[in-house]
This record gives sequence, structure tokens and C-alpha cells, in this order.
Amino acid sequence: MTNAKRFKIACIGAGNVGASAAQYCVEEELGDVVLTDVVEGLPQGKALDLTEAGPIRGYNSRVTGTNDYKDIEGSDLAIVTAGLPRKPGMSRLDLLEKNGLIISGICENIKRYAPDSIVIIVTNPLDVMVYLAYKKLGFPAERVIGMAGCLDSARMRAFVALELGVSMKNVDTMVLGSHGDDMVPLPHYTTVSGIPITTLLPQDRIDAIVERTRKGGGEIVALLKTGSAFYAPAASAVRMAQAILRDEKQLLPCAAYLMGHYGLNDIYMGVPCILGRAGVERVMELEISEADRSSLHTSAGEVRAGIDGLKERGIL
Ligand code: A3D
Repeated sequence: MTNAKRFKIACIGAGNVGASAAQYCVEEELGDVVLTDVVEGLPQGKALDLTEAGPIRGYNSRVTGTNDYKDIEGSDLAIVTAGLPRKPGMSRLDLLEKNGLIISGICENIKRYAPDSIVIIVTNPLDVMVYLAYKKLGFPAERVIGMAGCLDSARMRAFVALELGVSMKNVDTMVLGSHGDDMVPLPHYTTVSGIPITTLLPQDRIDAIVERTRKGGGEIVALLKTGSAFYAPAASAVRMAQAILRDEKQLLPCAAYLMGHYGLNDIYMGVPCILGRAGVERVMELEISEADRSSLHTSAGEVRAGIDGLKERGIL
């Protein structure tokens, strides 16, 4: 183990994202994982399979599967991916209600069994679900964080690296706003080893990368036909978990609770955050253009509409 303390990580939801997150956690030896789901046998089967991969992949972290929330007792961190995907004929509001009820139930259990944990929400619609979790958990805002910007900026990094034929590791990007078509990718804060891409690529190529980033989730859904992306979302959630548990002070875009930042109040939105052992240790305020600020506020309007939807249905 590279980390001195043996952490306990609850991966709640053992579907595509949850199981991949469990895999990345143990491969990184970030801690012992408890995989939890409502479907009997699913988390147990995946946990056993991951355990049996241990001797080959060379990890000693434990993975166990359960349908009983009691087993998450004392977890240091929870990654919540439980939820339903939107099915044909289901409205956004119906999905909001169904996942809202699931997240509310899970928060009850986290509060009961892991009251000191840091919680990373992945379930969609992300910015609304993480706001709901914050309200239901009653934890300090720095301990309730949404995963989206990390994924959106990873997608943009990948597209820039592919376009320029450079290492993915050399590319840094920043994406603000809500997770969806209204997100705000920032080309001016996108660099290759410190060189702004605005000096490396023509405007039309940058515009195309920004557009592909905005539609990144949809591009994968269209290819897969059933289900949505899971490798990159899981990797992003585990990147955040690593920054927190190892107190790395990493600057990553995350959905954080805003109290006046960027002119927004009492809302969760994607902003640059310093992640360390306390969770979101600082929200960074960047200088952004008037156009980007206005897109951020448009994006906030969508999130507020979702929050109102939950209130109308008595979930919040
Ligand atoms: P999927 O493979 O369907 O897994 C979801 C799992 O949640 C299933 O195994 C369910 O049985 C389980 N579940 C349902 N209710 C409960 C409950 N009450 N307690 C525990 N488990 C439960 O979906 P997925 O893993 O592909 O995606 C999971 C969620 O993440 C969805 O809401 C996706 O939309 C969301 N997601 C978000 C992003 C972001 O970037 C924010 C990216 C990818 C997926």
C-alpha cells in the first residue's frame, strides 16, 4: 500500500460506473471497497470477480459486495452511482423524481452509517442530484461534491491531444458550469505544456473540440445504443477520491456548493476546486469573459429548474 491509513470506500451502485470505479480504486490501492447495490448477487458477484483479479493485477485492497447498507459503516468516502438511466418515454422530470428518491434513500444510509465520510455524487442529473444530497445529508458543503467537470475536461484533453498528436498528459483544460449541453469549456485556459491552444489551433478546430466536448456523453450513448459512458466517468470519480484521500491539493473541476462565487448562490455548479483531505478545500474564481459568465448563468437556470422540479414533487 502506498497510503499509510487503510481507507474504506463505499461504491454505492454496482452498475457500469460503480463497478469500474471499484476496479480503479483497488488497482490504485486507494483503499478497501464495499460495493453496494439493491440487486441481489450483483455487487457480491462483481466483488468476487475483482478479488480474483487481484493476484494477476497485483493489488491487495479488498473488495466486498453487499445489499446491506450496514456494511458501509465507517467508510471514509462514498462514490454514489446508483440510479436509473432515462428510458424511452420517460420525461426528464420522471427521471428526476426516480433518481431523487433513490439519492434521498441512500443519503439516509450514508448519514446513519458513515457520518464522517466525504461523498462524491455521480448520478444524473448531476448538479441537481448533488444539491439534493447536500440538503439530505446535512454535511458541510465541502464534504459533498459532484463529479462532472473532471470528466468533461478529460474529454476535452483527449480531443486536444488527438487533434495535435501530443501526449494526453501534456494537455490541461478547464470546463465550468453544469453537466450537459450548457457546460462552459474554456479554450483560454486550455494549454499544452503551458502553451495556450489558442496559439496552436485555428479557431474553427477549437470550436469543433468545444462542441464535441459539450456533446461528449451523447456521442458515446449513440455508439453504445444501450447504456452510457462508464470508463471515463469512473476514472474521473476515482481521480477525485484519490486527490481527497491522499490529500493531494489537486486543482480539479468539480460540482461544488457556491456561495456567491461567480455571482451564484445556493446552487451546485462545476467550478475549479482544490481537493484535499477535507474535501473541497477552496473554490477558485477565474477571470472569465462576459460571454462565458453569461453561459454559466444560463447553465445555472437549468439547474434551478431541476431543483424546483424536486420541490414541486415534495422530494426536497
Ligand atoms: P447502471 O449500469 O444502470 O447502474 C446503476 C446501478 O444502480 C444499478 O446496478 C442499479 O441496480 C443500482 N441502484 C438502483 N437503485 C439503487 C439503490 N437505491 N441503491 C443502490 N443501488 C441502486 O448505470 P451506470 O453505472 O452506467 O450510471 C449510473 C449513474 O451515473 C446514472 O445516473 C448515470 O446517468 C450517471 N452518470 C453520470 C455521469 C456524469 O458525468 C455525471 C457519467 C456517467 C454516468
